[in-house]
Amino acid sequence: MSAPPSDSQPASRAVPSSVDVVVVGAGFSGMYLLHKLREMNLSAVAFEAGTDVGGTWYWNRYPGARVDVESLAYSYSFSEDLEQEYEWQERYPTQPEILRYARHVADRFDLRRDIFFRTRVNAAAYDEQGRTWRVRTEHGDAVTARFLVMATGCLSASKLPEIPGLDRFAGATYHTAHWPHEGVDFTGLRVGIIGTGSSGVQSIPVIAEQAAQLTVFQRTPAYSLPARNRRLRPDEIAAMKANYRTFRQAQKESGFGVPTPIPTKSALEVSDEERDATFERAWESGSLVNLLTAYADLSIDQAANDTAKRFIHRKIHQIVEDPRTAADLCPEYPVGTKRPCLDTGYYETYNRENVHLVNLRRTPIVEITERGIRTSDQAYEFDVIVYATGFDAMTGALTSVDIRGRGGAPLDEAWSAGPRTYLGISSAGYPNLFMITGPGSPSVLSNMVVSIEQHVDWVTDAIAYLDHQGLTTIEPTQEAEDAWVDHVNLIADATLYPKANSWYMGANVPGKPQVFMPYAGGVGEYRKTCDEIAAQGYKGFALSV
Ligand code: N01
Repeated sequence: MSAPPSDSQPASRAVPSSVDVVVVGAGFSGMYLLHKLREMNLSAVAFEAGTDVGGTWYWNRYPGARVDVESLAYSYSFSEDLEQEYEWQERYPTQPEILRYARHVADRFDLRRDIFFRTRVNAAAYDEQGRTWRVRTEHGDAVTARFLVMATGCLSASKLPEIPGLDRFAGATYHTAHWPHEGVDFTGLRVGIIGTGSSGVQSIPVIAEQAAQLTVFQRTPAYSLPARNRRLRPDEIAAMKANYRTFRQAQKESGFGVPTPIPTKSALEVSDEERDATFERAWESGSLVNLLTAYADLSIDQAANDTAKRFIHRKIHQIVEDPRTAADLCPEYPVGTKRPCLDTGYYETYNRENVHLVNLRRTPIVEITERGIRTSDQAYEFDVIVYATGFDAMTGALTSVDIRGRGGAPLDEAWSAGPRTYLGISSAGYPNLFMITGPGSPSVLSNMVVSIEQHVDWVTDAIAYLDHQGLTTIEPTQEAEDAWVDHVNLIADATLYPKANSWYMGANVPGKPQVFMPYAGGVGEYRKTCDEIAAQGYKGFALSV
């Protein structure tokens, strides 16, 4: 795998031996955490594997990478000055623009002085006597902290496919989540890409414009809607800035962290014409949530969901000229049960002469060879292979750190049958350890920035509460955790989500327990629950002096 080059930022300072809080990760979660902890006059350090802030937006530099929540909504709300002064350029900004925003926030709030870059945390062990966490880095440094916050992101542990011969290929290989900082020039090259999730769907049209030949290896097609990206108009930026407080409140109360009208009608109670017109408006709007929330029962009723499926299939067949390719691009699982995508010219790309789709359901990959990829019926030769094969989502970044709680219990063993948390924030047996957007919280089913801010606020409030009450530890009770896990499962089982083999279910990682990991009850409901629990003196948590 061609490694991204490192840039700047040597860690010349000494790691302090003891702080109030260790933060792991300097993405959007870690940055806001550092800012809040400083405001509380607590000492904190953050460790970050990359050479700069930004997390997801630092690592995922593949061509075409963009956010699929609108920029004016996918931004911090904690500082009104920041909100007012920052000028977003596009409706759906590119990765460089979002990284620029993250860097701006780091500069504006002087965050870098408490961040140790190029530093991966390897291990963290709870000392029951000292009631502290002992955190170790890859460089051998150790720091003791009263609290440990894993701000490691839901989609940060990238994954290569389990295909024989991965090391054999003689050409260049890239993973979308570890893209070289200087970019890749595909001009004149024969390129193979494996994976058609969001990263594949976004990068395929851009790579196709450069490459001599692009062959897409698809195991499962994605549902993708046109993003209809454009530059923002000054008047709409001004209108949002004038209305930001109301908008932020609406985000907090919404289902996905994106304000939308709550649907009341069933997709099955309206005429075909009315339904098609509704779906058409959603398709034209360039917004995922508009389609997913077009009718009240799309996520819970198979027959209702089938209406959306048929609509998108029709669109694919209208766009893609070759009927067999179009049919191969049509997914069969329910719409929304794997993460849908927003694209710019994705389906149209398959009308290009230089693009070829290989349906791996018909002809699976047998091996990677020195020259390319061999499927059950053909050997393909490439100069470059791109892996758009995703992540060990939600748990991978947590369990890859050797975290040991009470009695030295390893977190990965405690979660061997699937992640177990209370509120997706903490886990029984791991006192004073918090996760930002952990499994069991809305996280990946929401506008991440909204959920990140909610968790950071909740966690820092909990720390302030403990300090104010003269308490030292907080830890969920086993009963509260069990009840929360049951509740998360109950809600998921009432939806169609478990019907797809998705990374939400851990299905993309061989051997990973198949459990629906995010909380599907909605951002607003979840926030209410978290706030009530805090207001009741952290009900379900054991607090001790
Ligand atoms: O990863 P994915 P991603 N042989 O897991 C295929 C967020 N995100 O990086 O579905 C052949 O979705 C795999 O096939 P299958 C967003 O939340 C957001 O694209 O497992 N194929 C699938 O097609 C997103 O959902 C944006 O059958 C193999 C693909 O690789 C999440 O990140 C942009 C294979 C992986 O798709 C992850 O997206 C990018 C194998 N052995 C990412 N193994 C935005 O727009 C895997 N695949 C905001």
